Amino acid sequence: MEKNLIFRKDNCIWDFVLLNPLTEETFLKTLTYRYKQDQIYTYIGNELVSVNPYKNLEIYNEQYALAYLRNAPFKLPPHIFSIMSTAYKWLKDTNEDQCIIMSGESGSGKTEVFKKMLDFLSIVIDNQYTDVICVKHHIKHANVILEAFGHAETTLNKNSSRFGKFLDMEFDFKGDPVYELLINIFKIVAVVLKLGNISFMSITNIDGTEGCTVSNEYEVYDICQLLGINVTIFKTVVTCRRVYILRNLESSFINIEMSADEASHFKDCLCKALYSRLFIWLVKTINSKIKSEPRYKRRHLCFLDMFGFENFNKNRFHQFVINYCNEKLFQTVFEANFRSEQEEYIREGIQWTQIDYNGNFTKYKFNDTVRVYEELFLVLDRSSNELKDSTSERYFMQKLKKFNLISNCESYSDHFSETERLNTISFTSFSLKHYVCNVTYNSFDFIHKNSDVISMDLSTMLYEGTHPLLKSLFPEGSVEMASLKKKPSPVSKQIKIALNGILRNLQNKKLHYIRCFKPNELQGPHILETDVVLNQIRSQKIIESVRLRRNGFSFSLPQTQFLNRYKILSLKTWPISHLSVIENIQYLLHDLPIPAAEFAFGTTKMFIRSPRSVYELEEYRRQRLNDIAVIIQTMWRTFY
Ligand code: AOV
Ligand code: MG
Repeated sequence: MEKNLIFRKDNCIWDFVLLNPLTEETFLKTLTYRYKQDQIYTYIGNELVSVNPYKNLEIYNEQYALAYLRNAPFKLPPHIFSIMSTAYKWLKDTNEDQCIIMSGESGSGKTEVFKKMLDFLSIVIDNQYTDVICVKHHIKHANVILEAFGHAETTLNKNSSRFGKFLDMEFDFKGDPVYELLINIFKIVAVVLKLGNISFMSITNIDGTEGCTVSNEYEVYDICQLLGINVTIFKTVVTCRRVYILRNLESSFINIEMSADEASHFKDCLCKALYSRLFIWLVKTINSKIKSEPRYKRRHLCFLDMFGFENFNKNRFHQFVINYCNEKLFQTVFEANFRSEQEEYIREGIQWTQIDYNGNFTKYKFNDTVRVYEELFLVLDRSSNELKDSTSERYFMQKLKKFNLISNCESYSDHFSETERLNTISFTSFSLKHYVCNVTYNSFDFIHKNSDVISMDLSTMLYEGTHPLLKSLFPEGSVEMASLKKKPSPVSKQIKIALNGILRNLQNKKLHYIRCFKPNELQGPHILETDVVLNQIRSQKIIESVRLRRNGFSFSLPQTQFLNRYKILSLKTWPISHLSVIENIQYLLHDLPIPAAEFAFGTTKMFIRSPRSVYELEEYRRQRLNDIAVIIQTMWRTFY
């Protein structure tokens, strides 16, 4: 153990793989016991389970980071630094890109893990590898800015991420600080806040028609000054709708006054458009500032910190999208890996008894929910395109109903319950079966939230303002773009593209999983509510994962690579030329410091059972390489 560092006495198992017997009950008992002693981390082989402590623990300082960097993982208690250190060392040693994935419900601690991992990097990079030019400070500062704009309080988490984060670090990238961006951003934020204060008063015109007027004019003057736009145009655009009419073969535009409610609704759309486009612009700008020139064969270390699964009393479009991302991520990453690992054992001729991912607990099928989602997105996009007024919500619900009827397939009706009309006008809801639980969504506002379209007059007014960012935020307001009838893609489309991009990016990377747990609904320390945790154990398929890790292998390598990598641990000369690769490895195993039972021969690959054996082999290999380096240096000094 590291000198000067006091690791709390930990007399409970560090790895759930060692649980005997392995049941939900023993898992929960061990997790609770460890949690009560502030041992919030436990391994499942080379994965990590983390329980949110809801209090500060003194286990993330520099001494801890260096201890985990210098020691093999099994020598110190389980910790996120150990996962980080392993990923970092493998990045260096194996030339394989690495990705750390945090999963778990809203409030389970994913973003805190992410931030602590960045802390780890900023400590160890300075001390160890001075040749690496790193933008760690820029990333940390960028993260503060993104958090300020992209996090909000919800009932599930006081600091909930409202955006998904995929950080891809290349190990010699360059960048400039991003602070100067703040010089223009605050003005737009001030406008969003001031728009929130604006209210509308109903008026009846002389001809009896209804209209409205802005009740707090001073806010209008402030907004117009901040954005550099004309006050009269602003007041007209927020209270009237311009309609295109064709009369006697002549076309013209007329202004139709909106009711106070309508005006208020469109003002909210404007707020949303300003804020969301500013945020997207911010992310793009930060990305471009810290992006490096593409170069051949650079190593990547990535982090994926998504928004967690959400289920409130009222679930809106936001939850619908967040839960889609979780569903797709879970299906593509966890379920697919679970399946492909087992398929590999069978393909390689390893004796294997199949573990059912769906377990005994649920009849839920991942593929179905994602498929239903994708159909729903199509209906939603079509509804947004075909109708743009208040009847589109109803149109959407009619389509959903129709879709529900034509999808006359058992698995669909299983996942998509009959729509239920709560109110005759537009309040309607439907339920989806998710891997965590069933969620009922209120489809009110789905179309508007999905389309991010504001009126052409608003776009033009903003585009023509003097604030320097407005032209890039509202490009459709320019005359040329308007003639092309270009409008932003629906949110659902943007999300699908972004998520598929991330999932593609995960391919060919070594994945490290951190499964985050929320211990209670109260968001306080020292409480572990059994039913809350049990639900997460089941939805994250934890028992099945432990079973797979227990019966399966933690590491595999093609046989030739295995021989080349570990032959350095033997004093003989390899390969022995008249023998096959398999025979060479059989001989090599006699010389390795790990019991032969830890290895299994596949038809093309070598498998290593426990993570500890992999770490030990790697540790011996590192020592041997150091010894050789010392010998070479001594010889060099002797002869020259
Ligand atoms: P999340 O990322 O998983 O939710 P957070 O990382 O925001 O969850 O954690 C929620 C809160 O729990 C934080 O604001 C901290 O107060 C506390 N917390 C989490 N982990 C720790 C820790 N290791 N030490 C101390 N406090 C912690 V969401 O973003 O809602 O899915 O969309
Ligand atoms: Mg978060």
